Amino acid sequence: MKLYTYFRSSAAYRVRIALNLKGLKHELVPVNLLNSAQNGQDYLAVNPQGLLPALATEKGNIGQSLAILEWLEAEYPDIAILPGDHWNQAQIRNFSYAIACDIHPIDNLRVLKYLSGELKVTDEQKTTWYKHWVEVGFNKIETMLEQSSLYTGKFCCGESPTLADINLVPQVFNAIRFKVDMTAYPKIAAVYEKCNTMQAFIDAAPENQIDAN
Ligand SMILES: N[C@@H](CCC(=O)N[C@@H](CS)C(=O)NCC(=O)O)C(=O)O
Repeated sequence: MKLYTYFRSSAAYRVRIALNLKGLKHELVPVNLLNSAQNGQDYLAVNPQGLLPALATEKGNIGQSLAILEWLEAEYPDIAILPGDHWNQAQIRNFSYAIACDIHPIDNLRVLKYLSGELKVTDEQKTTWYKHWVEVGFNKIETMLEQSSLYTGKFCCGESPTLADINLVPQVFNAIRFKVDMTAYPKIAAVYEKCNTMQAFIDAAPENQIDAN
């Protein structure tokens, strides 16, 4: 398998973690978002949506990180990232979608570029936008962790990393980069720290990628 990735892409980071957790052999193909390579003809032929990541498989290409993660789980279930019964899985998806559907898209590169390009907001206003939506989302997720019977103090849902942690860790990485105060979210911060003691997460981290700079 080939994963089209960029070291700081959080959606690609999710898939890197899952491939590592599942121990699946893969090749990484860097696509430079800062050069807008995601909108070039070469990459559009792989993923017409022009977004990272994409996974090239024997059957063809898949875009959308959540679709890739669900496909990996279905094809390679041995090390499960969506464990348990349907109720358990729904709880894991609840956390995952709160991040991937409700935080990440409004803080994505093309949104931030539109704010500073077309709408001419200042860098300070752009950072305010970014932090605001992360903080709104993290406040809710912290409460969800407090109220969840599955939260173990290690991972979001249970005793091993799941899709929820796979979504959370890249979002926290980016939040720290934008100087969000993580002391306001002790449960999220604890999950982040625990995950980052695991080799699969360490190897997937942006600073450890071949295209990191
Ligand atoms: N919902 C998509 C989001 C993909 C996405 O937004 N990827 C970002 C990198 S994290 C991207 O390619 N951004 C390029 C751009 O905004 O032009 C997924 O989960 O795969």
